[in-house]
Amino acid sequence: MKQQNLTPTRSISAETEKLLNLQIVMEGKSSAAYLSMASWCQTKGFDTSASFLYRHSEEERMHMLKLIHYVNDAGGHALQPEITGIKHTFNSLKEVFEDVLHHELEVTRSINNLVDNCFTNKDFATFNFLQWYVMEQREEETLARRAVDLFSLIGEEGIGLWMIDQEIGKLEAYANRNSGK
Ligand code: OFO
Repeated sequence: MKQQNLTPTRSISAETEKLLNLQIVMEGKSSAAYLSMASWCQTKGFDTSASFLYRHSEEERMHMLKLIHYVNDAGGHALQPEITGIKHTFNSLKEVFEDVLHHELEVTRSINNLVDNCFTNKDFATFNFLQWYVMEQREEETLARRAVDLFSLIGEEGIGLWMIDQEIGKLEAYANRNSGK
């Protein structure tokens, strides 16, 4: 008897699969980088910033998993990313949030390239799936920019750093309220 071919056809091209796997690496790196920042903040007594970054590390892991499921459901193979080169020490709390902003801008560029590629290749399902990431990046960039702004608004002298640490927690609550999270 002729064996039935139960292998589903792929819904994404090999090129899109490769690009999505690269994005999986980026989300994994975000998660690892924020975990490292959270740990550094905790050792320095910046408890609110540490909580903020621990939560963000978890969120980035969720972004990575969402992509992994998408690739596999579409008939591709999502690869668990190798993560290396994570920075463990920082010169200041300001440097932590400048790094967050820099990192988020890089992730946005990567998402935009991916979206552009899907549109050009008429992969409208993946294009649509990625819209969630487009909006998420906008929110995260805004949040990171506001965090960096706190350093010049409040100043780091005296109890300034302590106040900045407190305000970081409020920023997140404000962003969640505005996005309806
Ligand atoms: Fe994955 O949301 Fe930013 O990096």
